[in-house]
Formats: sequence, structure tokens, C-alpha cells
Amino acid sequence: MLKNKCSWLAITAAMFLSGYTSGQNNAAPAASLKETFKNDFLIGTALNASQIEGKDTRAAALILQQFNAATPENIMKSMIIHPAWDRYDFDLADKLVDYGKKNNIKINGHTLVWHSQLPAFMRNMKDADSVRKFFTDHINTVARRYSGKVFSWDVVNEALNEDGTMRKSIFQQKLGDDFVTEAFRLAQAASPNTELYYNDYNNEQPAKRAGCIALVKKIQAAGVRIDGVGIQGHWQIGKIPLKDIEESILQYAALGLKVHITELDIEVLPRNFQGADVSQRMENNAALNPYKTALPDSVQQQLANDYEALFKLFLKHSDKIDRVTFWGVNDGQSWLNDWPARGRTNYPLLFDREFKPKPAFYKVIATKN
Ligand code: 9MR
Repeated sequence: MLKNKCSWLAITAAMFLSGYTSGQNNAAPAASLKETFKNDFLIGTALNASQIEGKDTRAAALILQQFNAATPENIMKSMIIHPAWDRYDFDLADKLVDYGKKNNIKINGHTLVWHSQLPAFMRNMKDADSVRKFFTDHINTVARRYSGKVFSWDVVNEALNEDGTMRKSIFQQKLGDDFVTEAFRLAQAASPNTELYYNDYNNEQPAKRAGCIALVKKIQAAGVRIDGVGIQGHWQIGKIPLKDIEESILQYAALGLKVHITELDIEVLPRNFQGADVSQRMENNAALNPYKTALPDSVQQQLANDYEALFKLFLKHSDKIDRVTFWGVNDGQSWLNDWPARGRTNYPLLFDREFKPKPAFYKVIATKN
């Protein structure tokens, strides 16, 4: 307890010295995440369209200072990149790839196969041959275009239910469970020099983890390459499943896989379920949005402690973890302001709405001391 108090005092002092509490406009923190963890793992962020286009000038400098990896939050999803049967729109994805090359930022392609955010023309597709054609053309075309240009692909995203069984997505229904292996087979041929990942949320939980391991073993048994597993990391304050996360890192690594933490954020607002299934929603009301103007100190401190515990664990297993990516640059830009309830004020990341580092940022940096 005393130790906690002392380290909290030290963090507050560090923030004061670096200008965090003095209200100055120069938001740039003295420390850099990518520098601090350069011998441990890549540090990534999700980028939205305006950040990719360079329109978010306030974010621009911070991104370059803090991150050496990036995942497009939405613009490589099939709905956007493949809007019609014979039409692809590569504009923003090409810009992202150029931006990464110019700034030494490794790009993770997200995502080739996902049941959500599908283009309108294929959402209600009935006939299996048409679904297979979409699936094959999409992977071949997109993976080939960015072959050697993206560092890694989330080849398949969220194919599992919470109990570890296969989700009844359009792909599973029309192509069967083997669609996952097929997706990796196609991606491997189209993009031989890109690392290939299976990505999901809650796949650190025992039942879903077992399903994930079974999926990986099936891909491996078919002689198809899979380089790693992405644990998304959409967790909740005060409830970080550290033991399950550690066990998962060990079990995935034991299969010869690399581990990426791919979409890290910590929800601070009330919620009655875990995970990141975008179809689950709640009605907004005052009780669900308690910190409209500011985050109370006690919650800020808990958030910082949670991030500290996570990074201590990541460092302990840095030989197995290649990348840790936050799902957004600052709190104001997080998807969690609008999900599972719209219009809330959430605080899940390391930088606040003014792009200033939060106490959690300093605690994360201090894990290296
Ligand atoms: O952050 C993304 C948000 O802007 C989109 O509206 C949403 C739509 O499906 O997808 C969010 O990102 C998801 C990611 O692609 C896959 N894992 C869960 C993420 C949060 O929903």
C-alpha cells in the first residue's frame, strides 16, 4: 500500500517536471514509447482516415515520436477497400503504406477476412460459389498488392465464439470450418514475405484460447504457414485477466507462434459484458457515462496501475511478444466513446484528448526502470 502510494507520488512528480500538470501547450512528452521498448517489442497505434491523410496535424508529431508500428483502424476492411464486385479502392491503403515506408513505421494489414464491415453486395449472398469467389478474389488481390509492403496481415479476424466453437459467420456457413486454413493458404501464396496472423478478442480466456489453439493446429497440420496469434487486448479497468494472458502467451508460443497484442485499450466505463463484439450494444444513459468532464484521480490511478501490470507482464515475455499496438492515438479518438453505447466520454488510452501523456503513460515508461 505504502509502496503504491510512494510510486504514485513519484509519477506525479515526473508529470509535474515534464509539464503535464502545468497546462502548457507543448504536449510532447519527454519520453518515447518506441524508444523505451526498442529492444523489447514494436509499439503500434491504430490510425484513422484523417491521420493517414495527414489531416490530423495535432496527432502527426506524436505518432512519429511514439510509435514504430501502425494498423489501419478501418480503411483496409473489405467494405472500404473492395466496395463492389469488380472495384477496389486502394487510395487510402496506398497512402498508409507510403507513410509507413517514409517514416519507418511497420504496417499491419487489418484485415483480409472478417464477418463484419463487409461490402453491401456480399452481405446477404446466398450462393456458396459466389462467396468463395469473393473470398478468393479478395485475398488474392489485396494480399498481392501489399506483398512485401505490409509487415504483417491479420489474415482472419474473430472466427471464434466465446466457447471456442466456430462463429457462424457467412464464411463458415458457406465455406465450412476450413475457410480459415484456406485463407492462410491463399495469403501465403499471394504474400510470401509477410507475416500471417490469426487475430481475436478474448482469446486469452481458457475456452476461446482452446478453440484458437485447435484452429492453429489445423492450419499447421495442413502444412500452411501461420506466424502468430494476435490477442486484441480490449480489457476492462480493475479486471485485467493477467493470469489468463500469461498462460495464453506461453501456450501460443509453445506452438511455435509469435504473439502480438493488437488492439490494446482499457475500458473505464460501466459495462455488463467482456470483449469487443461490435454487434453487442447498450443504450446510453447518465449512469453509463459518469465521467463526462474529467476522470477522478482514483480511476486515473487504477488505469495507470493496470497498464503498469500489463507492461510488466509483456516485458517478462518480450522474447515471445513482437508488437504491442494501442487501438487509437488519444482518448478522444477511441472507438470506445461510441461503443457499446453511443456518445460517452471514455479514457482508455495513454494520451488524453489534448494529446498529453496521462499518468498511465509514465507508469508504462517506468516499467523499464
Ligand atoms: O475501431 C473500429 C471502429 O472504428 C469501427 O466502427 C468498428 C466497426 O466494426 O471496428 C472497430 O475496430 C474493431 C477491429 O477492427 C476488430 N476488433 C474489434 C475492434 C473494435 O470494435
